[in-house]
Amino acid sequence: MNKLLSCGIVAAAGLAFTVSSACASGSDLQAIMKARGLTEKDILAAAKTYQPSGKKDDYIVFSSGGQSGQVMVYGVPSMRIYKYIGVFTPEPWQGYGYDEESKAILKSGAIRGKQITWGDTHHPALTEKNGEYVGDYLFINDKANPRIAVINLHDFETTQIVVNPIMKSEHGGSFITPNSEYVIEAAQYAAPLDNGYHSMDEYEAVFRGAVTFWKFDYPKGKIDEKASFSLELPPYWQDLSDAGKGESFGWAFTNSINSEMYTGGIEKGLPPFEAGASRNDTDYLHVYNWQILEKLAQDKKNYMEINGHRVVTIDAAVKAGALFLIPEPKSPHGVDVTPDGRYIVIGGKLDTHATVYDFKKIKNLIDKKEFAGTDPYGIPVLDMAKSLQGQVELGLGPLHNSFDEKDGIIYTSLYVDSQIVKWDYKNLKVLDRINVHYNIGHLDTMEGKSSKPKGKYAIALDKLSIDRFNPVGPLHPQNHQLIDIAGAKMELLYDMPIPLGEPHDVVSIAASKLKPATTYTMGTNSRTGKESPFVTLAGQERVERNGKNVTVYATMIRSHINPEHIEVNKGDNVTIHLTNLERAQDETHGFTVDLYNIHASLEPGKTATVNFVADEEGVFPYYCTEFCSALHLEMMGYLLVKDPNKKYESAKASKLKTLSPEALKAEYDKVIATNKATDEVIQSVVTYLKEKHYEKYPKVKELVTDALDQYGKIPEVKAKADEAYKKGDVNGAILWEYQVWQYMVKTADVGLRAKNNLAKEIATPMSPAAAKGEEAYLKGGCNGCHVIGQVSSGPDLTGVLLRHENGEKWVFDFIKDPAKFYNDEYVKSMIDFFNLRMPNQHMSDQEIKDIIEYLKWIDENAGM
Ligand code: RUQ
Ligand code: CUA
Repeated sequence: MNKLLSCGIVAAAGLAFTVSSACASGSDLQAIMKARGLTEKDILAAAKTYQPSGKKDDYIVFSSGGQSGQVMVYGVPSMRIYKYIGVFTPEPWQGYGYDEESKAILKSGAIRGKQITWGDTHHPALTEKNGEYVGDYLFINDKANPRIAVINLHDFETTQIVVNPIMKSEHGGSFITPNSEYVIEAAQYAAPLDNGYHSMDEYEAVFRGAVTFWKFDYPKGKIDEKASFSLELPPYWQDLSDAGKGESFGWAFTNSINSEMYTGGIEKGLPPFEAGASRNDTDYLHVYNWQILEKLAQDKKNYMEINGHRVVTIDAAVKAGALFLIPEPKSPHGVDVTPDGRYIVIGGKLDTHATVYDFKKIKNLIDKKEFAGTDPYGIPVLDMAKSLQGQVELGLGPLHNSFDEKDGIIYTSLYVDSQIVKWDYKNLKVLDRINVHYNIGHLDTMEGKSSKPKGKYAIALDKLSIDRFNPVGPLHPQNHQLIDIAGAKMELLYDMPIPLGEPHDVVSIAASKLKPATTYTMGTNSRTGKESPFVTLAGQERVERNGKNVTVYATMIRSHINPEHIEVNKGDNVTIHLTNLERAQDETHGFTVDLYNIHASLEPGKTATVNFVADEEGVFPYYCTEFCSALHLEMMGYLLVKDPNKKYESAKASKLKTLSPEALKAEYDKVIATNKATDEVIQSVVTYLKEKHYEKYPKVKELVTDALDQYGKIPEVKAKADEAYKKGDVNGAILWEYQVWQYMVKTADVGLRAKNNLAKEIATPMSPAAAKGEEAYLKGGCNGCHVIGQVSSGPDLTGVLLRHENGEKWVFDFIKDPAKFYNDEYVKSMIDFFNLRMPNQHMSDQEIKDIIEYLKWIDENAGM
């Protein structure tokens, strides 16, 4: 594969695209290209996005899941999807909405007592320090039901949902101030801020827009609802927002799309909203200072209290010099502050221009109190022309912006023209454009909205994919396109169909900034991040009964659930607290009970709870839902629900043939012997690990701790086996001995993994020649017959160089032409033994030399 690719790249890099003789597999590449109809450009694009197995992505992208109410996580440049995070919508795999801990999160998103199990997520945003992305928390809004969720990137789980107390719809969330002081959420469709009825005639008097400032308590990783407040705004249908930074720090900007305050009424014969709301040539960009507003919100005379929430009035904000308006081209969409905070760029949507405001000019006008007038609500209006850096004609339907690492360079999406335009916002010049498929909404460059954009790639979030993919019915997937923006010309690299909702926006971050945990501290409630009061350790498993309430404290570890029988009465309220006792990465168990609509995902160390009313009589298997080990299918138990008012006739235990005492004794001896042999393997591994000082290698140490954990359980079980045997219960003794074996197998399994890891840690590094030799060895298919360190279909090659006089030459000649040796005494005996002949693999001299280097490296590390 490497060879294929390097040939392709050499060729595509401008050297003649013909097959050179040194690149023999080049002809394969050409054949594949021809057969699949691929161009040289396609091959280059593939080389830029393809990730070989095990290679990780440079950037992680968090995408809103649109109407799925979730967040998607994928990698760049591979565009591989890693996860869907349940946010506003239940997500069964993660147990989100099916275990009690996560139900509590979803419940906190109830509005006026109504539980809402869907959301329309739009804008994800990351925590910032000095305007740069941190990578510890993610926020996302729900446009349909004004809410903001907090996702903890320690484990990629939703840990909080807050409900906006005054808005009835929103769009402009979530936008973060440069040090994560506030999460900004702007309303969309104006409505009364209280929850009462008001007629449409009261639109101008009672309907209002607003911006909410959610205070983020960084140390707690939570939004502090009590410390949050809002700003009352005119009913202009506020749209998107952005927070100022650098020289505009402390300010924020929100645009609007219906400063006409048109109220519609198509059914009454009036022109529809779309006509009335786009009548004026301009709408209003709102400019406000959250640092002043935050002070105003401390004093009762500046705010109204609505639904227990402080709303700073328009009047107070105006009086304090904290709120201004500037005309902007009609029905704009995105508003984005440049990385240095100096300029504010607005996508025109119904205007072919992007408009660049200069914050310095705005601030000057504000300081000099030079206003062009006021709006009907008394808010000072600045002169548009005097606030501008300028405008640039980009094309039809400019929507959103994202920035490049190069100063002054910006990328803007054109919805109607289906293009991305690269331009210079300082010199107001268009530089490049590329077609996308089709109708692009947002776009994102890597860390493109932070104060330090990384450039490199752009992602086009296309709304319609029409002909891009295999048809899957009238509801088409949408299309995220990866674009290379590193050069002067943008190049399209990859199309990714999005299988889940309309993802409105994404935010990207360098993968190196994310430091998620691999396991939980034992007993963690993942939704609070704290130790669960219900953590249950080995030996603490129990069932407690209190009237109709039955509480089960259960544990899960490869490969059993304890308890395995749960007996309750019909009508009992059953709560099962589950703790996954595993410490090894990836040893996730799941839990469900047939019929009761519950599910929990238990990653190592997690404690989760399921609850249900056992309202159906019967026998219900429960089981582990993750294929966690070879005995995963055996990881189960029975819930028995009995009607206390019924009399049950016990079916007579059927007579099955039982084993003779001799047969039992023979089985007992056999299992004892197996256990002894298994233990010897374990002891040899343990000796090896100790001799090589495993404790110096944290990853290995983790595995050894886990292995010893399993091993430590044996004495107790062994004692039970011995006791049973002493009592003459041979059958019981056999079963307990099998359990001893289970623990041994688990110990050996993890122990061997630890041994392999350790061997890799302490092996001497391979020379480049040896590495090439290994590659040739693998490609030549040598491993088909030879397994290093083991006799398989061919002899073990460890020490092969030492087995013959002048070993290197012997091996060289043998690989070069094995047939010459078929009559050699030694080789003949080998052929007889393995019933196979070493074939001629037609290796080049260089390849054979490299293989010999590889064999030398094997010998050096033979002790491992
Ligand atoms: S939006 S397609 Cu909801 Cu950000 Cu512009
Ligand atoms: Cu635990 Cu399957």
